Amino acid sequence: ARTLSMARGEKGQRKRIPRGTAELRSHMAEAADRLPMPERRDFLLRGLAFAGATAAAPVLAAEGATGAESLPPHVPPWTRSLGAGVASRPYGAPSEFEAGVVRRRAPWPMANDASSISFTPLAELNGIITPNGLVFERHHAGVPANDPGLHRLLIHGMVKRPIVLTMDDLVRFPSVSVIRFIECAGNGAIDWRGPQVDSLQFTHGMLSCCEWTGVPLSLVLEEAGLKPEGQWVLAEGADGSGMTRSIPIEKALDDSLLVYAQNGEMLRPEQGYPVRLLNPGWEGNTSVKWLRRLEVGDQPWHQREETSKYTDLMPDGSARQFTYVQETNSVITFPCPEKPVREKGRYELEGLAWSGRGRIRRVDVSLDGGITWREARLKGLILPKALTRFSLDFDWDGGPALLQSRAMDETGYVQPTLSQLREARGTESIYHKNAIHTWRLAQSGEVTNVQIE
Ligand SMILES: Nc1nc2c(c(=O)[nH]1)N[C@H]1C(S)=C(S)[C@@H](COP(=O)(O)O)O[C@H]1N2
Ligand SMILES: [Mo]
Repeated sequence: ARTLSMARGEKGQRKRIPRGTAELRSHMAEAADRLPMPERRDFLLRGLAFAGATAAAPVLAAEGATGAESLPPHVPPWTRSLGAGVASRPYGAPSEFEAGVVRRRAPWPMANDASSISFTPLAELNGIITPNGLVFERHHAGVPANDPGLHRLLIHGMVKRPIVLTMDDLVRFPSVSVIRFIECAGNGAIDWRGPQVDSLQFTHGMLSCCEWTGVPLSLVLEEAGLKPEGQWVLAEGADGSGMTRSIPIEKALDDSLLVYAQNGEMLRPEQGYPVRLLNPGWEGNTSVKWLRRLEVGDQPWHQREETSKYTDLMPDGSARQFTYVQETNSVITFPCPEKPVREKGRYELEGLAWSGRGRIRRVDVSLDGGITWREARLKGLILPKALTRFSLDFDWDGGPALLQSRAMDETGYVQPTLSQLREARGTESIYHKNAIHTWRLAQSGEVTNVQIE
């Protein structure tokens, strides 16, 4: 087998690993050496800018402002002149000072840009909604330029009345809007064999949460007249990868949606414009984008994405198929490598928790690597199959700490430790890594990615 060198193995030294069987395994290679430096430099610059703001604010000052003259008791120049008018912004964009808050491409080698991944900058987000421009992208053949006027959704197979829907037809059905997360089954996969990257964006950033608007799939299947023998639905995308997944009829009739809008506006091209399938709580791969065809059948189709990919290689060598649910997971978003701690004192530690089975019931936080735990606050909306924000006040005395979060959902499922997960799943897995994550907070305030067995 061909081998690739991996920058940092379990014990921190270089080691060779066989080229993996699934997509992310092969992309682990050479990640660590190449990743942190440019990113880290960005963060340090931004940090210095903020720290400097109390004294002189040279970096953040707008054009014309020169440090101290802009600070109290002086009135800054932007208060003494007219601002920009409305004409220049028919569609708004973030402040220029937020230019660093962007999706970032996988730093490890991918076949090409069209079959790549971009990651959500989780450390920079607030609340639970991911803004449309920051939703991670995963596509296997690039973003197709679908013309909504020519886009059709075919529903056929074991139905009494096969139908072809235009987008106008689809939006005539009664719609619903729900806030739900989408997580790629490969989220965190690079860390199965030890920590690879000091970056929340790359350890957990294949995760987003939007308000999605669309039509329940059950309504459309009812319109087509589902036959009793129809037990599975095949969903096919209109992109060059022709992505196809088999969905059990129970899910299709439960909460699957045909989604055409996201956070109040029409889907973004990269999220499946003009219509995608959304399977709430299930691995992102099943939420087929640019949806063009639904076929009802009496058994699964065993497509590429449910045989060669998105299966879990178990310790006994068998491959577990159709592991749809994204199990309970959580991660601390501050402190994290992108958001180190600058000085001693009181902080609000924050994080995100989510479960593909329902609501988050409770999150515990440990500052000592899992020896003692404290119950965190759940903040804001606590919705099923949605990101849930948690926080904990903590006083940093300047000492080293090992930060962990452990989520529990309303079914009683508790997020496993890494050794519990390895025991159940072995070491050859790629997908569905939901183990308790550890950040090491050093005396310098810097945060790195470590693993505790
Ligand atoms: N047609 C099509 N649908 C697709 C994909 C794709 O490549 N083509 N990628 C899947 C994968 S692997 C994931 S994780 C999600 C990602 O959704 P997002 O790009 O909107 O974040 O879309 C899924 N749906
Ligand atoms: Mo995915």
